[in-house]
Amino acid sequence: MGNYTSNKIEPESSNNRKFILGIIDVQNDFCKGGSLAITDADDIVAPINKMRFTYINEMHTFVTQDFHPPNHMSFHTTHGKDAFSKIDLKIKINGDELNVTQDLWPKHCVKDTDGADFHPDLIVTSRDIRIQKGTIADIESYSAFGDEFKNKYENTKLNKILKEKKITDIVLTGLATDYCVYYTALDALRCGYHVHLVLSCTKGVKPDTTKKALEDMTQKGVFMYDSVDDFYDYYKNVRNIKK
Ligand code: VGL
Ligand code: ZN
Repeated sequence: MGNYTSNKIEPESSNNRKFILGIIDVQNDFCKGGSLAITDADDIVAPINKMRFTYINEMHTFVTQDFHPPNHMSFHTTHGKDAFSKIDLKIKINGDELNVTQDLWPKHCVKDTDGADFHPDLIVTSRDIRIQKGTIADIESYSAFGDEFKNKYENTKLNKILKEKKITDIVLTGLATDYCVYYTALDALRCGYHVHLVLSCTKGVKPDTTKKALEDMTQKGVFMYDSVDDFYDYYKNVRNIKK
């Protein structure tokens, strides 16, 4: 993973920065035993909790849930096609007609089911900003900000909340590196945030798409850290902490 960590932020831009920790879709259906289980997803829970403990007085946290209706357009069952195939769709929404190529998934994270709940060991508190996405049957929202059309059809209000809090930097963790983390990172860059990704706190669905997503994020300026400790080495300089 080390070859993704070459981006480094300039120290002089370190003042007046306000960070938030983002925890993307650490939900039962993406973890061991879930309907769309990601290999080794459970291994990221402890390092994410470590991030929470370390920065409890430094950063707010937002937690997201993929939260689909039972007939969501990303489910293979909705179209009678195989899971992990692709489909070309013509979507009519809000008077617009959109052509999209959609990945089809096993039914997952159906709202108000156990599969949509957070991993039982993930720390989630009442102070966390909670974001649910993918709640509209006809549109996909991998990003925590909303759909891939600049959040025109589903807008989670995350950007509004972060701008009100004057957040400048988002530290991303969670699932999946090649889908929801990736699209969240791209939206975050588009919305003007610095984006940081802690690699020990994220896992991807597939090796090839994960590699591509990491390369693209690196190229677009996402700051990468191999571990929670590596992120700390960076962050202590931002805050002028000596040790
Ligand atoms: C996700 C596939 C389908 C994710 C969500 O959280 O990355 N992946 N829905
Ligand atoms: Zn989904």
